[in-house]
Parts: sequence; C-alpha cells; structure tokens
Amino acid sequence: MGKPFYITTAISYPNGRPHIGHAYEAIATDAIARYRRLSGDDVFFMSGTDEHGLKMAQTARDRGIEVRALADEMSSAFREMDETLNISFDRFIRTTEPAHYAASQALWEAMRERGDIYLGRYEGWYSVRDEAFYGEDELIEGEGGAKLSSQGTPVVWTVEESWFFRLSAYADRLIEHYEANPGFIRPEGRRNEVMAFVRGGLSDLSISRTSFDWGVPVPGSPGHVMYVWVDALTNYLTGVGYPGVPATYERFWPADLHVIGKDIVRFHAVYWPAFLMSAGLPLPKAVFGHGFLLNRGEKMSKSVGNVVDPLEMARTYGVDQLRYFLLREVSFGQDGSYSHEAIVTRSNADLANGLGNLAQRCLSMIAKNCGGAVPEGSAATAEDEALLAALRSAADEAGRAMGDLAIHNALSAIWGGVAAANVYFAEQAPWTLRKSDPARADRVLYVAAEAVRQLAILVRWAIPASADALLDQLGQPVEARDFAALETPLQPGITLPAPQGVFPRWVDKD
Ligand code: ME8
Repeated sequence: MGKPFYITTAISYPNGRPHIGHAYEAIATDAIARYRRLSGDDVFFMSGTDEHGLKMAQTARDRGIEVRALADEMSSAFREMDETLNISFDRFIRTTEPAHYAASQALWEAMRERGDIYLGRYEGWYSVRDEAFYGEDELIEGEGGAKLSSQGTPVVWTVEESWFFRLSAYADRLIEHYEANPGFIRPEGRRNEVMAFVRGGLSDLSISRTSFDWGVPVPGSPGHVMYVWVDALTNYLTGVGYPGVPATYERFWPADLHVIGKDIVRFHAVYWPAFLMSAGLPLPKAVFGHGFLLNRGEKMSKSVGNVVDPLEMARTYGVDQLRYFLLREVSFGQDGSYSHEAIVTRSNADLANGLGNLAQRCLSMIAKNCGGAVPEGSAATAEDEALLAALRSAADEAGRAMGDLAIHNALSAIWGGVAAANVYFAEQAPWTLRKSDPARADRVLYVAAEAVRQLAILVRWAIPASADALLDQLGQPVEARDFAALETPLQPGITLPAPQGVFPRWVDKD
C-alpha cells in the first residue's frame, strides 16, 4: 500500500446552495487528491458540511423550517454538487453526525484538562455571517455609518457568558511552529500575514454560546453550545475516527493538507493548531489558503445578482471543461476571474483544438488505415524519440509543479507536451507518408497514439471523465491508467473501438 495522504477541503456552510467558490475549492482539492492517487499514494480525501452556528439557525428561522431540515436539504445539495463534478471524496462528513458530537466533546475535554478553558463574559462585535468576533480596530465603516467587520460583513454588539480558550498562551509556541515548519502555511503571502497577526499578540477566544442551542453541547455546562468554529475544525479529527485510535486515525492523522479559502486561514493556522497543541495531538502538516473566484473581476454577491450556480455551469460547458478552466486559468493561491469568453477560449484552444484534435486525427487514421488496430510500423526515428523525451520532461515538470501545489503550472507543462505532439503529427504528416512509406506512416500513428495514451494518463487528475474516455478508445484496462503505467508502452496489435470525439468545440449561438 502507498504512502498515506490525508487531504481535506473546508466544510461548507449549508445555509444556501453551493456557489462557484465552493465548486472551485472542491475541484482543486480533488485534483491534488487524484494526482496523489495516480502517483501511488494511499489517499484519504474528505469534504463535507458545517451545519451548526447562528447563521444556520437564522436562515432556517427566516425560511420557517427546522434547522435540521435546512441542514439536510442543503447538505444534500453540496454532496450532489461534489458527485456531479466528479469529486472523489472518500468521506463526506456532516457535523450533525453523532460521531462528530463525540469527537468535539472529547477535544473540548482534552483542552479543559490541560487547564486552557475557563468561564468568562464576552462583550464584543460579532459577525453572524463570518461566525466570528472582531476587535474594535478591525471594524470598518459601511454605508450610512453601519459598522462592518474587516471582511465587510455586518457586526452586532453581543454580550454573553462564555467559555474561553486560553489562546493568548499559545502565541510563542505558534510562532516557533511556523518558523520550524516553513511549509505549514502556504502560499508564502498568507504565512507572512498570519505571522504578523500572531506576533501582534493573541487574545483569548470565546468558545461557547448561550444565546441559541443549535450546536454541540458543552460537556458539563447546560445552556452552552460550542462556538461553531470549535466543532467545525474538529471535523478533520472526526473524519478519521477520533476519539480513540482506530486504524484510520493511526494511518491518516495528522492530516497532510487542509485546502481552504484565504478568508479562513486564521482559523486553520492559528486556532486549530493551538487547540491541537492544547489537546496534546499532532498538528496537520500544511494549510493552503487558495484565492477567491471573482465573476468578471467582481466579488460574487446575492445583491449584485452574479452568484453563479456551478451545476448550471457544468451543464452548460461540461464538467471537465469547467474543471480544466478553473485549474488551468487560476494561479493556485491567487484570486481568479471567470467569464463565458474565458471559459470558451480555454476549452476550445486547449481541449478541443489541443488534446482533442490530436486524439481525433490519430485515432480516426488508425480506424481508417490500420483496420482499427494499433499499428507498429518501421523502426523509431530520432523525431519519435524526441517527442517521447519531450513528454517525459513534461511529466517531470508537472510533478515538480504539483509538489509545490502549482496546479496551473502542472497543466501548463502537460499542455507543452500536447503542443509538442501536435507539432510532431503535423510535421510527420502521416497522410502523405501513407502513399510514399506506409510502414513509416504506421510508425507515426503508433507514436501519436502512444502520446495520446501518455497525455490522457497525465491529465486524468484534472479531467478524469474525458481522460478515461480517451483511454477507453485506446483499449487501456483500468489498472493501466496510473502514472506507473507511463513506463509500459502501448501494445501494437490491440484492437480499438470506433473513435469518438471527446472534447466538443463550443460555438456561440449568435
Ligand atoms: O467558511 N472563491 O464555509 P463557507 C473561492 N464553514 N473560494 C470561496 C469563495 C469564493 N468566492 N467563497 C467561499 C466556511 N470560498 C466554514 C469553513 S472549515 C473547518 C469551516 C471558500 O461555506 C471558503 O474560503 O463560507 C471556504 O474555504 C469554503 O469556500 C467554504 O466556505
């Protein structure tokens, strides 16, 4: 069995339907998980929904339904989105699961036993939207003098009895951890922000609520439910079987990578490691804060009316077209923008005209001229060797990029291989050789088919369904589709099914 690799997305608030930002995070995390599986790792990939908190309670009240009914309805919508987008999660966690209550309470008890939890009174500015308190110095002024958090969300003055976590005691240990583990917070820019924040000193954190009851009960403290972020972060432990040390926990904890958005880096890179240090548990190895997706450069918002339904986008452009666009176009870690034109341009250029055209031309010539079986032809030439060498170096470069989580660069390297294969095919012109040197024409078709096979394997983590369709057309069994299979060349003589286009070209209707 391969090396264990535990990767997670954030768990989403199911107080509304998933938007394209949620889809983006799921797709990027899935791409990394699939890449690792293709490399031979034993991956455990978890995603899910974060179902407690005031925001859920308020949304349910506004809709006149039970919170649990809202959670059930919307959690299913998130799961359905994942399934449609081919997100290969191993576990979809819901924080309303009984196992999660047990895990959250066990973590709480461990922090309490360490002496890090005490009862106090909280007065402060609370943002229901972010489920977070803000200091006076973090507020900004909104329209009509309204007080807003630094994230631009409304805040209200809140006073309540609350349990506190002694976060202030962890500032030095956190800094030491960041310094000893430079890869803990990525990308670099986010690491610098977090370090500056922690160096500025940490206040203790209010970790229970008494004003509502939709949450995990605080053990031994009737009337208190846990602050939603305490239970939310604990999901990563619940997912592998904490408390106790079952085999999944032994194998997969600590997590290798939490993929989250830039707005919640503080929760994952400050609170979460402090909770774990307090409970005496190992810390996750890395937290990656990706950027935000903007609609034509603008932030999505319900009031602007530019919130895009990812399922509708997938229906319009195709699942793999959407996946490819987001992975290729957005520099992983930076904000990115999407528009109809950008998606169409990318998928026509790289998928339909790039990889699709190569596969289509080569496979239809094999069907027509070689009786539908992989030809062998004459001996390899220097040009053939050069193309295969270019593909090997594209794969190596993609591997280095994925090691740095530069997903966009990995795809760019692989498409360097697609371009090299298209140039090879055009220059070798097998349609001309067919008359002058049929054995050489066969060789060229063999090499081109081998290139398509390798490229399909190399892109399988990004566009899994299309890559599999190509590998089906090349008669490749499922067990010969991982990176190890790159080493075993295509077998001449195998019969291929009738070729079919895999990447339709988008044509605007008007
Ligand atoms: O924050 N572009 O849930 P959430 C890219 N429940 N990513 C975006 C985005 C956008 N426009 N908008 C949101 C929560 N995201 C908590 C997480 S984890 C223990 C608890 C990302 O539904 C966001 O950054 O508001 C987060 O990583 C994820 O989507 C879920 O956001």
